[in-house]
Amino acid sequence: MKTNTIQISKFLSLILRHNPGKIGLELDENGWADVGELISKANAHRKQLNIETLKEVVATNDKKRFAFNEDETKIRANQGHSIQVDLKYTPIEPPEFLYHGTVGKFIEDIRRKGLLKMSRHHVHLSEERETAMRVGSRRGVPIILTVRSGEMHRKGIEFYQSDNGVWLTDVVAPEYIEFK
Ligand code: HQG
Repeated sequence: MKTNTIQISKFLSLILRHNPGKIGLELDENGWADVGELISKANAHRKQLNIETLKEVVATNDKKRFAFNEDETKIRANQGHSIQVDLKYTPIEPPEFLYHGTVGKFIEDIRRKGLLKMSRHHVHLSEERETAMRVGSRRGVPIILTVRSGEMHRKGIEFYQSDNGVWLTDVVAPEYIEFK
């Protein structure tokens, strides 16, 4: 991604996941913002945004963080919200194992309490170890935990997958985590 589109992606993450009020925007209960309103309010706050750049960011974002509705009049973040929105995820069967990348300083807590969603809506898990490695590396030397998601699912615990492929669940109890 170009520098400008990275900056816009960061700005959109802030507005569409955490703080729409920063530019006086409101999201509907499913997390959608009106595209025209987003653009005009962003510009009123000295962020240069137009429909072309918005389309470019949606199409080229490395993690498909954002999506338009069908007629491209609304936009929302695919996951990662800290504000309350209902993305209407449908429970689906996960693979037998999923991975979570974290760092050493959290391990003792995770051993005791399991993986918690912290400030997000869900615990985020990856299908690929490599992705978990990248997620963990954001915070330091990554440690990869293996989650026995198949076993959890058979016990009735629900899993969801966001439009951009991230696996989500409410909490992963310590007994389903392999720490080696
Ligand atoms: C840790 C990025 C102490 C957890 C990434 C993590 C991902 C605990 C941190 C997405 C804990 C939360 C999500 C416990 C979990 N005690 N620490 N009991 N349970 N933790 O950022 O999974 O760029 O909310 O290990 O690429 O790191 O936003 O979650 O280190 O896909 O699109 O608490 O965020 O994507 O951190 O990352 P986060 P995450 P975006």
